[in-house]
Amino acid sequence: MFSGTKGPDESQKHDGSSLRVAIVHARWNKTLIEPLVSGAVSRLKAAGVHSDNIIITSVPGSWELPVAVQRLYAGSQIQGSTTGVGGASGDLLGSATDLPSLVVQGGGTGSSGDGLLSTGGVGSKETGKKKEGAFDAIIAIGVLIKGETVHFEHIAESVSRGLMRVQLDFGVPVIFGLLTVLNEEQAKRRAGLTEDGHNHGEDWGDAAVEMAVKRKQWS
Ligand code: DLZ
Repeated sequence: MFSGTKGPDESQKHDGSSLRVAIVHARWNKTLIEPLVSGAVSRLKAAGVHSDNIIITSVPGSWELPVAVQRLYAGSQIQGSTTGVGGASGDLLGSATDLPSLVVQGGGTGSSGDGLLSTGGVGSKETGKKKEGAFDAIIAIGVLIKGETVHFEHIAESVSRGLMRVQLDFGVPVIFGLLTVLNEEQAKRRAGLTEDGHNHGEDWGDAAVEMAVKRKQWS
């Protein structure tokens, strides 16, 4: 895993086996989103988060991330179940053929065709069982590339503020998985797709576990 002057150090290990985590990702820049989501999931599972307790869904673009996070969390508080959270067909993780390399979760009880994968957790140390209730953390993932977005700064700032607002309003960790980059090359590096790159999705998975565990301690 990454260890350098940038990025978190590896000194903290946390047990994620009691956690329930949602990931919501934009579908823009899918080839970059895929490894980022996969990286986050792999770290969640490595920390012991059970596959059934990792719920993944998508929105069209990064602009939609804040409201999705808000509704996902509020809904999870009210419903105490995953009903309605599962992805629809067309979600990034909707089919194994879309993402053959992903080791992802089951869990959603959405409509047929949500296609969420349940792989049994290669290399994971799953000990938990499927949980209900509010999410312990939510990871919001999107890629904004300046060259493709005239209002790049505006969108980036609005989404950032929106995610922070949900985080503070609800007191739930919302992990900032929004890459704001100048070009595709930068994005590839941050998605771990270049030799000198590092998959930031892994950091987001680690951050989600750490913050969720500490939030419980702080309550
Ligand atoms: C419209 C748009 C553009 C130009 N670029 C991006 C991008 O680089 N990354 C991203 O996640 N979304 C982009 N979008 C879509 C907006 O986020 C949003 O989905 C639409 O404007 C609809 O509200």
